Amino acid sequence: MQWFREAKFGLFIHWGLYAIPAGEWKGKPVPGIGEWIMNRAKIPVGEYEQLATQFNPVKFNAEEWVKMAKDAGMKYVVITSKHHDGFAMYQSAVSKYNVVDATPFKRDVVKELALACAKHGLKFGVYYSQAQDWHEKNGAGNSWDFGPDPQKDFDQYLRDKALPQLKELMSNYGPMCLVWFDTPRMMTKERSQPFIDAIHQMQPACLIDGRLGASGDYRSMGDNVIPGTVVKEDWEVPATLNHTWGFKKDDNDWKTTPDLTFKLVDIVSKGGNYLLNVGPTAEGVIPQPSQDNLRGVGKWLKVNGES
Ligand code: FUL
Repeated sequence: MQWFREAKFGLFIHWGLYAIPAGEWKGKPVPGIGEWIMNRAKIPVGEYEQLATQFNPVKFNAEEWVKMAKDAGMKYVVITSKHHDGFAMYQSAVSKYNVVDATPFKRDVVKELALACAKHGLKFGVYYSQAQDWHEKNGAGNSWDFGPDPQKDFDQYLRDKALPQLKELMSNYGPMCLVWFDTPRMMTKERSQPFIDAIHQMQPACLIDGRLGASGDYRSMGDNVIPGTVVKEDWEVPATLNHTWGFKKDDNDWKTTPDLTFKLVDIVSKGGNYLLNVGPTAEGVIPQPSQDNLRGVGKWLKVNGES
C-alpha cells in the first residue's frame, strides 16, 4: 500500500470506441455518460462493433499524456483496458475485438502507455470491466441483444474471456500498480476469487480496487463522491472533470482549477486519493480544457511545495 498512500493523485483515462460517436447516435444526442452510449441507445453488437473499423486516433501520443499527468502532479495512471462495451484497448489473443486486430490503427494503446509511464517514473494500472461486457452473449449487461442476465451462462464468460484477459494484462505490460475493476454485477465472492488468486500469483505487489465483488485492497468511493469525514481504511475517489468519463462532444461544463485544487486538498486531508479522469477524443487528444485545468492544479502544487 505504501506507494498508494504516498501517491494521492492519479490520472484516470476512459478511452475506447465510444469516443467516436462522442454522445450522439444517428444524429441524435444520447443522454447520460458517453461510454454508456451502446447501452443507453440499445445499439446492437453488430452495429456498434463497426466503430472499430473507424478507430484511427492518429494524434495519440502516450508520452504527451504522461507528461501532462506529471505536470499536474499526478503519480499514477489508470486506463480502460476494456470498458463495459467489451472492446479491448490492447492486443488480446483471447478476443479479436481489440485495438490491434480490429482497427486500422493497429497499435497497442495499453502497451504504449505502460512504456511511457515506466520511462517517466509514473505508476501504471488498468481498469477492467470484469462483469459487464455488452459484446458477449454471456457477459452481464446487454439485455437488448442477449436477454436478461439471470438466463446467461455468466461463468462461461468469466472463464473464457474475463479471467484469461486479466491474465494477459498481468503478463504482458510490466508491473501493474493496480487493477481497477468496476460494477460487480453477479460477482459473488466465489466468482471474484480466481481474479484475486491470479493477481496475487502473477503480480503480488499489484493492488485490487474496491469494485471487484470481494473486498479489495482499498475502498473505492462512489463516482465523484467525496466523503464528509475521515475514513479509516485506504480509499480513493474516482471523479470526472465534466459530467462524463468517455468523451462527449457536447459536455463542456469543466471543473475549474480552483475547484479541482480544493477537492484534491479536501480528499488528501482526509487521507484519500483523487483519481481524476480525462476522456480523450477519437483522434487521441485530451480535450484542451482538461489539460489546462489539470496543469493548473500542478502549478498550485509546485508553488505550495507539494510536488
Ligand atoms: C462507473 C462506470 O459504469 C462508468 O462508466 C465509469 O467507468 C465509472 C468510473 O464507474 O460505475
